[in-house]
Amino acid sequence: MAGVSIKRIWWCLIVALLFFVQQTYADTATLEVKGAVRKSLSFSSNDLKNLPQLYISGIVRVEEKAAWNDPEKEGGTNRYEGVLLRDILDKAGMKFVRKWEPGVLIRVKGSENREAVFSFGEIFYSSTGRSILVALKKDHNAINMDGGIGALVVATDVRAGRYINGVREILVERVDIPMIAYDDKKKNIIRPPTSSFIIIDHRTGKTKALNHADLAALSQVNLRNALMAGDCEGFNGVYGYEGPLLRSVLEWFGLTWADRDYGRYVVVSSEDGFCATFSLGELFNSRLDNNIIIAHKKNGAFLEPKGGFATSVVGEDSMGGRSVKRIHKIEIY
Ligand SMILES: Nc1nc2c(c(=O)[nH]1)N[C@H]1C(S)=C(S)[C@@H](COP(=O)(O)O)O[C@H]1N2
Ligand SMILES: [Mo]
Repeated sequence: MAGVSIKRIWWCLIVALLFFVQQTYADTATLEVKGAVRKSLSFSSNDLKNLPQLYISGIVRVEEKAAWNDPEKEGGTNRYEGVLLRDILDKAGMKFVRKWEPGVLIRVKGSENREAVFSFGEIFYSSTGRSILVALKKDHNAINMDGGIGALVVATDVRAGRYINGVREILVERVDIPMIAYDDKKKNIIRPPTSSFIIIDHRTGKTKALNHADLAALSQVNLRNALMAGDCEGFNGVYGYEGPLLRSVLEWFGLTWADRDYGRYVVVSSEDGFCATFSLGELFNSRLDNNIIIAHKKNGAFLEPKGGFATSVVGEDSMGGRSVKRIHKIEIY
């Protein structure tokens, strides 16, 4: 009788010790938020537990595949609970505001050197932002990842290419394009409409110009209710826009689904420096992929002169922040 009790006590001690070691180890991991933020922050998993928790159920993990005709590999349907990436970013605060903010991008880094890029717009304007979790629990059990915190899950993505285990760092950047639009306004400079734009892939060095005929020849998408509003110009209106998907424009250029790299992003810019980022993840791996267009028509009529011949429009966005008028360049970084 006494022997069994001592054995039990030993077991309890060992289990308690293991639990303690695991807890202390888990708590040493931090998630750093840095770059173009007002305040760099470091979160432990306990810090994250004190932020508002959200759950998303029925997340189906579908693995990336090499070719379209490869069979789909499904890794289960789960409930994830944790903190919105957006809420973590809000704690640090964005350094860039107003006309500068659509040019921002967010890199999320985790274990095994994994990294995924998100555009400012997909996190803060589109409903994708309400679906990106730094998950702390999977099916009600804590997710413990060596050296990092939880797992990044993107409920609106098609496949798990942007899921990241053991999140370690959130790095905020802005593209290096000077903003001239406010100066233009002050000096009453009105830029002429464009009649073509250039597409540049900075990795391969390839460039190709696209004109109105090229744009009109691509498969057209009709957005019936795009909201154009912004905190710098105020409410503008709800309009119908027509044009090809930005994805179709990239495919015409030669960048296809097979080239998708979720560490890359696209920048659409105007000569006045106004620009917006789009992640390759949102363009090639999102269920909300059918509403990011390069419009050449607004309410049935051509855009010129103010819109140039082409303006980016995102039907999913809650405001017109990514509506770049008089597109001059589309760059792939
Ligand atoms: N090229 C270019 N496009 C732009 C901007 C700009 O300054 N330059 N401003 C954006 C912002 S912040 C808003 S609110 C709307 C303003 O549209 P409006 O100039 O027709 O009022 O255009 C967007 N597209
Ligand atoms: Mo705006």
